[in-house]
Amino acid sequence: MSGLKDKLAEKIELWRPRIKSLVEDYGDIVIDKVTVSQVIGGMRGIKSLITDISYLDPKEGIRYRGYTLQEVFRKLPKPGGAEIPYVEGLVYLLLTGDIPNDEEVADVFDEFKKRRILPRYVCEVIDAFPAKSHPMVIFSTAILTMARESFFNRKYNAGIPKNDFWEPTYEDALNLLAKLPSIAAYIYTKLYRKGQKPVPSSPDMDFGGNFAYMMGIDKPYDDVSRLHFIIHADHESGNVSAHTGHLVASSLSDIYLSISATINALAGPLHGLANQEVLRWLHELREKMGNEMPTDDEMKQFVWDTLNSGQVIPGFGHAVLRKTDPRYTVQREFSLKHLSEDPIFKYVDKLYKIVPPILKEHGKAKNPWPNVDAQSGVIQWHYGVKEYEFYTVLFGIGRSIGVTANIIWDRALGYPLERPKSLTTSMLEQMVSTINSPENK
Ligand code: HAX
Repeated sequence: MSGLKDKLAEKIELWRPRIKSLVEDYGDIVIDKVTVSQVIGGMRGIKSLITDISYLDPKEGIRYRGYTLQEVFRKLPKPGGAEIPYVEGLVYLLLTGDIPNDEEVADVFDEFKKRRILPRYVCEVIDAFPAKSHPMVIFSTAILTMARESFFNRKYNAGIPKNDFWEPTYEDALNLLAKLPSIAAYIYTKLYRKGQKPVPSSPDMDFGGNFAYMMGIDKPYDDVSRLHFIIHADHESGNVSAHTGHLVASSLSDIYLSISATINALAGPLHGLANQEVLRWLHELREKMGNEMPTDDEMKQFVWDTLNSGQVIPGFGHAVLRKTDPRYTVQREFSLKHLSEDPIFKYVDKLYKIVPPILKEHGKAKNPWPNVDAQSGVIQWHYGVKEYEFYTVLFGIGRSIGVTANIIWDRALGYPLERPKSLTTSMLEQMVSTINSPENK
């Protein structure tokens, strides 16, 4: 076993009795109530999922294994000369809960290195896509195609015990994660660099550095990639992409089926696709302004026009957060350091000041502050990735790190098939009328 897998096995053994005791000793304790508006309103806020990989506080933002993003960036080991830590270190942290040392990061590095080679048929499937296919559709399909490689399926069919399910799931997860940057770079070259040969992955580079190398973009794009993958990795379990991955995996579908589903869930404009929508919307504004910087009043008008036409302002608002997303802040700080003079960044920065008061005045959004997607696209744009339909693929690489960690732990702790109960409208009406009847008052 590798150092990471050994450590994980140790942690799992320690965790199992905690879950067993919660279920056996306290299984009937009530921890939440459910209202009619929560049932109709997308189950907002109902405490009904468990994960130890990350926790999202509405005011503070995300913590990975108890660490804020600032702490993650400060504590994880970095490649020599880099500003941003190894993605490999984050994988270790999310899986084990511990900050890795250099040796432990090197172990994950080696694990990825030996699993990187992309099967030829994946490239052929990507090549076969018709022009103008959305990169998220290609990305999801490329992942799905590899389900034939699933180690978990083979072991399951051979009858391994439930307690061991996590082990082949871990192998599938690492096999898949190691290939995602290559798949993404291959899709990018095929769609947007016609006539160029895709660059094969470099065996000696880390996860983020290798992605930058395959994209053919110079420093600091390696740090941009590490930053992007790290901040998008997880956002607890209720968001649409993470929840979808968990749900699909709960039927014991393999990692490839589950992560393909995760990618499909991420591809909606209210979720991960918002990063492409932000750039599309900004370019609409820029075109309108003849590439000049709008005045405050012109920008306010554009925001109001978007709202009045019934659309949402992409990159603003959140289902859980009630303050500026720290993932936005981390990227803003990076942008202020590296691309403060970029004209699109100046637009984004102006929007940061202009949109929240308008959303407050508009009076609908519970959270008027920017989220991760308001800031991620402009950084890609600055470093030459101008095809904004591609941005959600990058989000998908990051998100897969968190979702696979969750699925490995789901299997390790024996979490069952997910199956909430639904009601009909008539049943709900019946329930409220019974509760409201005079004899119940
Ligand atoms: N612009 C305009 N209206 C907005 C808004 C925004 N940015 N954010 C919320 N609202 C509206 C909602 O559409 C809703 O209107 P209706 O009552 O007419 O349906 C109302 O305000 C209440 O919504 P909410 O409770 O504040 O927000 P939700 O939990 O329902 O939705 C969303 C959260 C993120 C989907 C929402 O804020 C939104 O659509 N934002 C713009 C799209 C976006 O940036 N998505 C990415 C979010 C981060 C993420 O998941 N990244 O992957």
